[in-house]
Amino acid sequence: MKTKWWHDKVAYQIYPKSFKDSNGDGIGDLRGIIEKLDYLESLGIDLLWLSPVYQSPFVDQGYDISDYYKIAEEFGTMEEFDELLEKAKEHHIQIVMDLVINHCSDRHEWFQKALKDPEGEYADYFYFVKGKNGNPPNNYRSYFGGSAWEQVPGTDKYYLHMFAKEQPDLNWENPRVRQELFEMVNWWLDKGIAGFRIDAIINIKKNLTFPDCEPDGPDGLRSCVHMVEEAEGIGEFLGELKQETFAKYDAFTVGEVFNMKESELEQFVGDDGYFSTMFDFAPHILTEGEKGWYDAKEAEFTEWKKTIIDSQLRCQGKAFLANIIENHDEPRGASRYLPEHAKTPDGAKMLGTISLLLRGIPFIYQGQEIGMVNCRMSDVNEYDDIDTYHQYQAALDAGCSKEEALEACCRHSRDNARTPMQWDDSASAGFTDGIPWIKVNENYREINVASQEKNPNSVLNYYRKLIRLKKDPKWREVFAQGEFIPFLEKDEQIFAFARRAETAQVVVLANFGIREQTVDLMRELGTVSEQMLLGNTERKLEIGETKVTLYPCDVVVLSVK
Ligand code: TEU
Ligand code: CA
Repeated sequence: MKTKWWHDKVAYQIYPKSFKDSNGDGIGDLRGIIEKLDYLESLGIDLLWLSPVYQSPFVDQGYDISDYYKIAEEFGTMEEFDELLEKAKEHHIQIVMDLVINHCSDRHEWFQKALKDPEGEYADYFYFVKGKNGNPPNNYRSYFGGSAWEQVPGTDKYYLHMFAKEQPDLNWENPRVRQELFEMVNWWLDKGIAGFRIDAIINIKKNLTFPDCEPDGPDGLRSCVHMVEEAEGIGEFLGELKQETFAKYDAFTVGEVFNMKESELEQFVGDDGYFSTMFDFAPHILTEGEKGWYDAKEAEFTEWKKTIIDSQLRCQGKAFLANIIENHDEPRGASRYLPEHAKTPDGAKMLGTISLLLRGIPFIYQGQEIGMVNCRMSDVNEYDDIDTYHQYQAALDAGCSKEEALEACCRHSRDNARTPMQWDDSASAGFTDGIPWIKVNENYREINVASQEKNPNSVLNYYRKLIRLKKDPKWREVFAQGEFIPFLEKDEQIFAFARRAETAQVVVLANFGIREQTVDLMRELGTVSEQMLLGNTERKLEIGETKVTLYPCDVVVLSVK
């Protein structure tokens, strides 16, 4: 593949509402992010993705935008945004914004105008479709539950919303809509941001016949993901989006792409793809319930490992994926993917090493670098997430008890990753002087940045070393461009892979099992150890050793020859 400027970068995601509150209102803000730039620089990250900071009624925590050109007053001002952009650059960090253009908020001026004049030009900015005999046009279910159609007051029309009813879908078929969106994208790029993470983008192409579908649940509805699977021709929109905006700036873009047609991989993220990269959600999909969170299965090590290896091999030489263990929509990776005995700081280091040294660009989600874990709520009302309410209800409707439904939320709720960043052991984990908008995880006295700063063996200091290693001039190329070579693929304890470039070869070994195990490098790869580059164990390896013994939760990174 062609080498791109962002191939050797490390990215970090901030969920602004929960990162750092600077003014005591209990809500994280831009000033709080500015205060923590030294911290972010000390971690070694290059790109900073901010979940939406635009003006919003926060029905879906900012993913419902009412003005794309304004900063949410909860988060600060445009002047503060500009200051963040500038100061971040001084810290060698570039900003990546969230681009939410499948839908906007029902409070957006366009939608308000559309409601006022349902026959006028702004109605055409959305999908206003005639109902059938007093019912919605068809039986699509929105991602957050219930019909994907809401009646336009005073008419026999309905508008489409694939997410909440307060998030009307924008009509991408309308060239004026595309033009308005492209202008907005360029306005942000002109400010000097590095690019965008692109939200829910696969949903922009609809099957315009809106056919009645075979229901997939007792509510008589059919998930609107079905529409995505049926819709043809998204490429035209995405190609135009790229040409009119990103391509002019050599911007970095990462797509949130679910349900892409496999044959379209290179069109999406190949050398000249619509996007620079897209997230690898394969591990996430593995533990997604068929009906909802209540029937989700646990991640089993060999299966989880296989999904990652399969993704890596599928993309080798064709595409460059963005690797994550968690984000703001997912439970914490340390709670989800580690076996029980490995839910420890050493386990978090193992998981981090794999995620950061796979082929692709790693995204660290705030708190991952200190090993933050899921947050247990004792009542459904402690959650503040539209999706969690929907999943809780779906569990009850399927016959689960309240306890079972809550348990499913404790394991899978998006709020697991949205509790405040744990900075220190003072009240509210040093996140705010006020009352945090959502509960702070009770474990903040054990897991926080301040205590880990002091401990050379902490998860935090391990992440620093890991990132430093990935960017070390001597190894940078092999980690960025090197081929991914898995081995011991069927092994039930060891996650093992090599990265090979002309200049160097490195090996990553991690023991997820409960027994010690020895890996024979000579037998598996025909190599011997050269230098131990990193590990979470004190033991040292000699040059020329052929065998590496790993105790449970051990991870090592070696150069080999
Ligand atoms: O998520 C899109 C998406 O596909 C979600 O349905 C996701 O699968 C779900 O959150 C998992 O429970 C994006 C954003 O990341 C999410 O936070 C927003 O709620 C959503 O778009 C709507 O903008
Ligand atoms: Ca605040």
